[in-house]
Amino acid sequence: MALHRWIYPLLHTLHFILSSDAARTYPANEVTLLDSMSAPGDLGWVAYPPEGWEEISVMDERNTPMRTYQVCNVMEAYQNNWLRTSWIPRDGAHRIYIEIKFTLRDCNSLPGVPGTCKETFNIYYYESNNSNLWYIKESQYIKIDTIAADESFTQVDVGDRVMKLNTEVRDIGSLTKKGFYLAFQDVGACIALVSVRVYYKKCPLTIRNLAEFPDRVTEGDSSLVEVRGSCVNNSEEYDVPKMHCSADGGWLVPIGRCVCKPGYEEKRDICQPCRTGFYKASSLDAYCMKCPPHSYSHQEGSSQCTCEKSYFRAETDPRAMPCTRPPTAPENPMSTTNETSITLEWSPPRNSGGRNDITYDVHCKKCVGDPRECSLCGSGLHFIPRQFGLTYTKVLVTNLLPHTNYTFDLEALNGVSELSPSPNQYVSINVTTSQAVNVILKERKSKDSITLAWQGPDHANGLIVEYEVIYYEKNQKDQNYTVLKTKSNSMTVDGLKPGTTYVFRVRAHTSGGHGTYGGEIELETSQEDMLAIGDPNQPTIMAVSVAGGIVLLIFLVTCFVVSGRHCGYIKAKQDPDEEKLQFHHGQVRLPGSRTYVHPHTYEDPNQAVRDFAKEIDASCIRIERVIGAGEFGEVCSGRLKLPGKREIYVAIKSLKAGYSEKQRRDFLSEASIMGQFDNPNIIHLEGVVTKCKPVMIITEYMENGSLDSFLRKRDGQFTVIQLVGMLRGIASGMKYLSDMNYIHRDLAARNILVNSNFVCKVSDFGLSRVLEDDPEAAYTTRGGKIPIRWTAPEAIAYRKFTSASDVWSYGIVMWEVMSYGERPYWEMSNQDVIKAIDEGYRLPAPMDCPAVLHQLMLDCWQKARGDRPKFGQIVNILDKLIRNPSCLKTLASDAAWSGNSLQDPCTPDSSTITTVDEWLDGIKMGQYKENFASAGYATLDTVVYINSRYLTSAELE
Ligand code: ACK
Repeated sequence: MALHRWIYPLLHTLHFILSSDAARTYPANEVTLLDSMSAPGDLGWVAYPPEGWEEISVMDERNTPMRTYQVCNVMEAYQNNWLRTSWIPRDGAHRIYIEIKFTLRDCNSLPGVPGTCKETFNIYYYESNNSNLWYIKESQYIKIDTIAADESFTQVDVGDRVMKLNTEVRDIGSLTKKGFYLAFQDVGACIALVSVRVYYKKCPLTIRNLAEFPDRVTEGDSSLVEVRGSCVNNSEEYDVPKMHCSADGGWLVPIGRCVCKPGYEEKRDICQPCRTGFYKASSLDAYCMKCPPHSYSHQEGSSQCTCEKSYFRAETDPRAMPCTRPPTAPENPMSTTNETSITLEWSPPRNSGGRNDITYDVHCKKCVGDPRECSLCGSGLHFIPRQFGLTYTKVLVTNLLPHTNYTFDLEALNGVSELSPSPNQYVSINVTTSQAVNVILKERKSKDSITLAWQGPDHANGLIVEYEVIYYEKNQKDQNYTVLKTKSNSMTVDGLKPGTTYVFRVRAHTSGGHGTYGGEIELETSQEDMLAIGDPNQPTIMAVSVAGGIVLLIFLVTCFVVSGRHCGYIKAKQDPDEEKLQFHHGQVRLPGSRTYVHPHTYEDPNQAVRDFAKEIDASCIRIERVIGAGEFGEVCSGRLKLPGKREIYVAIKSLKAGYSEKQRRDFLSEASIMGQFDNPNIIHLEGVVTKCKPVMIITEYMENGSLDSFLRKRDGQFTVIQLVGMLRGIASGMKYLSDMNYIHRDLAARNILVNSNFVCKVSDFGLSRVLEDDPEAAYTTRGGKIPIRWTAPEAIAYRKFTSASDVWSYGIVMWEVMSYGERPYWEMSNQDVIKAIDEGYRLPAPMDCPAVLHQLMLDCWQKARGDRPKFGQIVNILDKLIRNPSCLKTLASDAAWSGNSLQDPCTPDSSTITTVDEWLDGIKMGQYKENFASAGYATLDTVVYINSRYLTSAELE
């Protein structure tokens, strides 16, 4: 046929294009059912009428035949030429795609062709289960589309012209029969059908998140199909793995995942076993890890490492933790005997076994006879805080028998002690309880002195260091008592009032501790005319306080200059042969300081409120929410907007309805007390509402609420310096109060409020609060209600509330702060606390507490209140610690035991004080400059050598 002239050269060109066409490799998500280009042998397609479509094979460069079909009957009208493919199996696919590559000759480019020339052809399909149909009627076909060329060719000029193929893709969906036939209908065009590819789409096998998803044929419509994956070898489901297969063969939306089993780790979509020496304990761990110290794994794929010999792992130990050993025995056991109680102390074991969960058990044996026969102590003893599972290196043992030998075995344990077959290591300490000094043998009396003599105990517990004589005026113990110390067995007590009865008791102090006080003995001085003497107390008190002050100075300077210690605070303590400490009760007025006025001194308490608290118009207050409950009613937060001032947040305490007049007075007394204070560490009173109901007290708002709950919520979150900063604020507020002669009586972390900048402010000033408001307050034997754990012993015993008892409470607040809100004395009963304190027990240092802070606590808890530091001193000490944080590095748990005093925790800094005057000013004792100068103490060096006898002599007076 003549028109083949235009076709053949074209096919050669196509041959070139197609043989270099990379399109023969298909995407992974397409499954080819038929490809005319690569079909081996005859395609078996049927053309009719015979003069229509014609097969033309050309060879590609690999000599493979390429089958193409062409038709070009453009010269005659009414063409109807069919080309039908062989049966194509559906293969379970729901949607089939047909890709046709062809060229179409532009009719205009053919010279002399009639108007019947076409430039399109049609494509049809026929579904059938029969693969061998030899004839299908035209009317049975379903039309897919009419195909037109994007680019028809015009001139047969193939020299260097690059021909472009037309490629069209059509799809048919919702097929139901096993297969189908395709048919191409030509109605008078000039076409070369170069390739026909029939395919469907699938989501191909893939691994995602360690789960394998199988091949999945796509749906006919565009819906997503959820497919469940299965975990690859050595992995397990963490969350059911699922993916979604989209209509065009893509995997979408992976959900869930598998994880490698213990002993295996993920590497490029598979789970590989851990190497020897490595392990993976949990499927949730990402990688295998090296065996921790003192453990090994000899096999691949280990989920844990085995401990070396003599090393163990406790059940709750994390697998990554090194294997550990039981600790060695505690070290440096020491005992202090106090009558029939013993304080045992020791140092932590040299080797903790690699753990930090050390506890201590104390085992007690009672030994008699020679040779000693020992038996277990039984249950009569009382261990404070407990006998077993102690976390501190100190225990108080009470209820011991007097003059009895005891052996205490101190055992250190840790979390692996019970796993070890070897017995626990322990250290023993032998202790003998002491006996009292009971008998005063002789006496001599004058009008102002009494001489006593006594015999030491028969069985003293250690060498007698000194005797302590305590005396007081009969029936006046609560007011004034005196302690004297001497090394001899007799003493003359002078400076007494004539014709007055005094009560005396004596006890021995040995190297093993204090003995029991002997019984009370009453002695009366001889009579004399009282008028002639005047008030004998005055000169004595003056002399004693001046001498005492100078004794304090000398001791201070001695410590200060000799030890160069600047951070720790120095207690006034001396070691004379005979030392006299006067406990005088009365208020000390600092010159120039304001004094707080007790609301009860007002005849009309309402006047006190008017004097000290500003009346606020209720319309200026907006109550927002309830934040707690007080004794008298709710505590709310809200806003206060005073005319001409900025709006501020406030706390609002209101007096509940139905109150009595007394309740109203007591409620408002807090405002008349608070209103007298103006200090950054005291809660600030904004004012009161008394002219309408409810009656309200408005204070500044403290965003972080009370200190105890604040610390409990933030356990371990602050640096030591931050904690010391809080303590400094509280001490400064308390210094202000004590300077105003205000005694708080209920200083505790629950009564400190914290604002958003962590500034701590002392609060709770009501008159009735200690009695009514504080849930910690308990009734004492004397009927008062007192927060026992926070209160100094003299305040519990005989209501002696002073700034020094506030200092005791401050020491407890320090302990609460350093232990992040732990309850003082834990679960001990109030009675046990009172007993333990009386027997000398003191709270041990909280965990990670710097030694210098615990020492300060212990000083606040001195039994003799005169030995406690003043708030001013506490502020100075804390200031120094803040300025020199290296002092805080030594923890109480590190500090080697040395009696009650610390090893110097700080590196001494070079003092700027060089003269006696500077030094006296520095310690606020400037009024003694002249005394020192006139006594010839011109340089600090000479002051160091002043001995106590000089101080009590007239030389410095
Ligand atoms: O521990 P809190 O949140 O702090 O709960 C108590 C509650 O009211 C009852 O006393 C809180 N509270 C008392 N005064 C104030 C104040 N000025 N600012 C913020 N909260 C306060 C206290």
